[in-house]
Amino acid sequence: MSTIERAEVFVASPGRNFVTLRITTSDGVTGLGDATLNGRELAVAAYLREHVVPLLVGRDPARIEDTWQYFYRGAYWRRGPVTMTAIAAVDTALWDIKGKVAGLPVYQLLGGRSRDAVMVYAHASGTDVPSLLDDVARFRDLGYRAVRAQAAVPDVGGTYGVRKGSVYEPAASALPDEQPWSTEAYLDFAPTYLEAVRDRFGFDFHLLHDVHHRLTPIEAARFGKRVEDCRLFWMEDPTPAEDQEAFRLIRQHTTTPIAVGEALTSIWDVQRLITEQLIDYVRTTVVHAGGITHLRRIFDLAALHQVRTGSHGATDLSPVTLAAAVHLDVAVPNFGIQEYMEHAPETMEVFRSGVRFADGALQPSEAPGLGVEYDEKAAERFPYEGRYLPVARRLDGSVHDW
Ligand code: CS2
Ligand code: MG
Repeated sequence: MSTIERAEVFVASPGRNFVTLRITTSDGVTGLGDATLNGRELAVAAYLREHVVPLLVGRDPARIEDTWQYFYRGAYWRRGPVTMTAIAAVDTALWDIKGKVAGLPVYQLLGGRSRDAVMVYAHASGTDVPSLLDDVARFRDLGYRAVRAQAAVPDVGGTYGVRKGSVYEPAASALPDEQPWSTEAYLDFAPTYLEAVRDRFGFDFHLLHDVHHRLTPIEAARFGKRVEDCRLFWMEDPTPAEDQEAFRLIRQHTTTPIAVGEALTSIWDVQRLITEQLIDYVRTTVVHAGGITHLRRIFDLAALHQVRTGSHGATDLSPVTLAAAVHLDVAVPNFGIQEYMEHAPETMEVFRSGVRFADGALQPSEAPGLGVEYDEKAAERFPYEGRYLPVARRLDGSVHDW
């Protein structure tokens, strides 16, 4: 019987910080898992090195479910982003190994294709409406059939989701960048630029918007109602989702579809949102929601309640997560859409991935396993540098949800 011979945790910064777990079996088969938690990378690296790796060595790599239960129940302290990201990395690496041993791409182990391609959405942004419209046009010209639109709010300074340079990176400073926020200014301005996008480009593509946890439920209800004529594919994270009940109020006031979940890490954290259809898309991801094993449980629960998938896919999730996500996306019956931001060239030097983009969609690698290899030698050229996500402050100086 093959056993887990070693598990290595790599922390490097090719383009941005990533934490990667590589498991090697006694037969020399390797598997990769993403363990990146933006702004808290070293917490997960330590959790893996100190509390997971010593218990992994010697285990049977084929026992994916047993290993998942062992690290979930065995920790006693359950859930949370650090624990679930560490478990996710182990789980994803073991699925990679199982695919390689079987000689099959992971999606074949998940039931095979349910669709010919995985539709993705791009991230258009601008410091003002004209630059946003130019960015939407650029992504439409690249063949995207779905585009998220975000613009800076005039006179407020920092805002969420506006790219600086070629790759969007919110964790850009050694200490949290404190950014001003005005809900009033946002509620007045955001609907106008979403309307401007529809006025310019019409309705033959999907338009998405990320509110990014910024509103109260009644403000989110007002926003959703105001933008109904924009026919959004979804408004994302309209209000912080710790209080799942809060979404009932939003639901009562607007038909704008709702997407939630990128910051949630277990089925329990989205259970009511799904079973009571308080959302339309669940955004939980491979890297933060316990890996492929747990994410497909969430997706199966969602399928029972006509909730579709819309997994998080920002560049602070590594190409390992994207590859695993596309394997799931191509197989599950209730796929909705996949977030996709092209990683920086340095990132793709270290992570060699078989995922391919064409005609507004992604295709999984057909190689056995996930179809990603990690070049640790190349990674050594990009040492880790601590970076934090911003903190938002209202104009009165109090902390808001970033
Ligand atoms: C965003 C993310 O992609 C999204 O929808 O919410 O960019 C998010 O801000 C980052 O992943 C946080 O690290
Ligand atoms: Mg988001």
